[in-house]
Parts: sequence; structure tokens; C-alpha cells
Amino acid sequence: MHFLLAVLFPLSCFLGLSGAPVLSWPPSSSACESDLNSDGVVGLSDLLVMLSHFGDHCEDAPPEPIEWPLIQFSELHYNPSSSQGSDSEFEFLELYNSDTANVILSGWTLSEGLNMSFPEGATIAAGEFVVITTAPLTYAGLGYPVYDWGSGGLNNSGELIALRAPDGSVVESVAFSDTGEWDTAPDGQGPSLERLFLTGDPHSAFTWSASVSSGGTPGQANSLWLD
Ligand SMILES: [Ca+2]
Ligand SMILES: [Ca+2]
Ligand SMILES: [Ca+2]
Repeated sequence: MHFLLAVLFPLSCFLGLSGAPVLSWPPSSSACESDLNSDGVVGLSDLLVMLSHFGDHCEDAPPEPIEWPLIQFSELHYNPSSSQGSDSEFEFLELYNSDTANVILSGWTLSEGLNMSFPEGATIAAGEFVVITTAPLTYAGLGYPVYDWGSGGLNNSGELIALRAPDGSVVESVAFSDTGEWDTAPDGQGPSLERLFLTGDPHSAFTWSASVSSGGTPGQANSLWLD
């Protein structure tokens, strides 16, 4: 009985007998709305098309995830040498825009080790860099955009830092360290930690190395850039 109802009810809908609108799914290119297979005739084959979809759920499909442009961590100066100055005066991190278009960073954030939101109007040009630091006066006026991450700093033993798009999704993260396979020269000896490969895993020690020059290359291409 249940099966009979299950067949007859959609059939009555299909034929317009219940007073409900005649089904027009899937969209038909025929002059007849009920010509579901668009063969020019409303027939049994149209009914079979409809029955093949019996039980389908018709809620809205979940939204497609947004594909955010790839903005990447390119340099970390987490422990400036004491001869350069204090961490709070010279620490910075650098981001690189690998995309072919300028990207508006308003609403983007740094999270985990740092807690920072890019201000209204913040932009990173295609193929260019921005510097984020707790000491914007140190790096301002040198030809590249500088943003202030506010209080706090980069841990001298390493930590996780994530870059998030306005919807909160992580575009890229890095978990740097000063032990194991990681180059130790950036840990207070002068160089920064520069990315060697944009295509490399940002969590891998082999994707990074010490900058050639003390203090690194803020706002500019890294001294060793292998891709
Ligand atoms: Ca530090
Ligand atoms: Ca230091
Ligand atoms: Ca650089």
C-alpha cells in the first residue's frame, strides 16, 4: 500500500491531478513543461525520468568553498641579533603574493602565534611583498607596505603562525623552529629565516634557510630564492 501511494502520489503531481503545479524538473527545453526528456512528446519515458529521481533530496546544495588567492609566508625574522637591536625593534615577518592580481587584505588575519587583523585598505600587489612587524617605524618608508601586528612577537624557539582569509579559512600556515633540521643561524646570530621554495611545504625545515645578509631582506626578494 505504501509503495502504491509512493508511486501514485508523484504520478498525480506529474499529471497535474492534485492541483499542485506540474513538475518541470529537470528543466526541459521542450514546449511542454512535462516533456522531461525533451523528445517532443509527453509520454511514459517522461514518467520514468521522474521516477528515476524519486526520493531525491532537493535542499539547496552546500555553497562551494571560496578559492582564496595564494598569499605565502616568505620570511621570518624571529630573533634579531643583539648587535642589530632588540626583538621588539627589529622582528618582522614577510608575506608574498604569488597570485597574478593585487589582493585586498582587509579582513585577512594572522592567528595562532600572532593575533592581528589587516586594516581597511591593506593591499598586497601581485608578485610583491608586505612586511608585518611590531615595530612599523623601523621598516616604514623603505618602499614596501608595512603593517603593525600590535603587541607580542615571534617566539625565539619557533611556533605556529597562520594566515587566514576573511571567512576564517587558513590560506597558509608555517610552524618554524630552531631545533632539529632547522637552520639555527636565524636564532639570534643575525640572519633572518628566508623561504627557499614557494612550492615547498612551509612546515618543512628544508623549505627555509638563513638569509645571506644580517637582518634579512624585508620587502624584497629573498637572497636565496630557488623557484
Ligand atoms: Ca623573538
Ligand atoms: Ca634577539
Ligand atoms: Ca624577503
